[in-house]
Amino acid sequence: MSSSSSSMSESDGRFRRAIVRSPAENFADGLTTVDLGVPDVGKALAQHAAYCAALEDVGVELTRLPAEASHPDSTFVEDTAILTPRGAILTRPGAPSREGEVASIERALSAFYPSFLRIEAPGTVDGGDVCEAGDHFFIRVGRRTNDDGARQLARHLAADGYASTLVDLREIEGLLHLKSGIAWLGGKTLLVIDPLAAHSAFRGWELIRVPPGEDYASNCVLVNDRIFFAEGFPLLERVLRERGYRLIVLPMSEFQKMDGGLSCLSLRF
Ligand code: CIR
Repeated sequence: MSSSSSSMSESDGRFRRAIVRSPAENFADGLTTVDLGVPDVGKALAQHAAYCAALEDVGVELTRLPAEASHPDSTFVEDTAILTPRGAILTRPGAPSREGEVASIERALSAFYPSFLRIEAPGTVDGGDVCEAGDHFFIRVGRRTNDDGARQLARHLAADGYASTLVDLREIEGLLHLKSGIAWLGGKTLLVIDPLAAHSAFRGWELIRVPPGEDYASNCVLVNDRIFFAEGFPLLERVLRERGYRLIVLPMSEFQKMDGGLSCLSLRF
């Protein structure tokens, strides 16, 4: 597989670059499964700007793509590619309305990766279903990522020396993506919502449980020794601070209305 500009050989939560894309005017026309009201685009733009500033503050150089109104969900760039220090895999998003988002991401990534592997039909993969944890990847099979897509991805990752575990979560209601319920916090530590804690895929990992009522905050991101964390979840915030994690707390209310979390808003590499 092609190699990125990074000199690292393992996903260690350190990133030099990220791709981001502002929400478009019609951001509210995107897909959602939650009933939290219509997002305010002005507020979403301000929240996105704060997110981008936080990435830059921790030393990440941004490639900023223009808003793409033809794809109202396209601010959630994470779903379109799986990037590792060893290569790039373009996904085939599971929602038909999002398939066309990959083309402009491929153009942007071409500046950094000489070639790509791809998820081919009938496979589908959303990046939100892929949780990288060091040199191990958890790939959720269920809603947006199908069996075929998950197997293709696992093969591509194996060719680059990464192990992966397929996590079948068809039974779990209301979980859009794997990373709507889990985050890697470095080393062997995962943050998980209760329904995932007993899953055999996570045996042998140290699990931090998300307090009841705060599931949304499980979508946090380790970036350069900081944890990007959603504002408004005081119980989990305290748990993580007491364990010594250095949090950057960011307002996410408008993205939450569209089922989006902190990880979805950037492609980090
Ligand atoms: C969607 O349903 O596809 C978007 N409204 C939200 C995508 C969030 N992406 C992610 O969790 N990786």
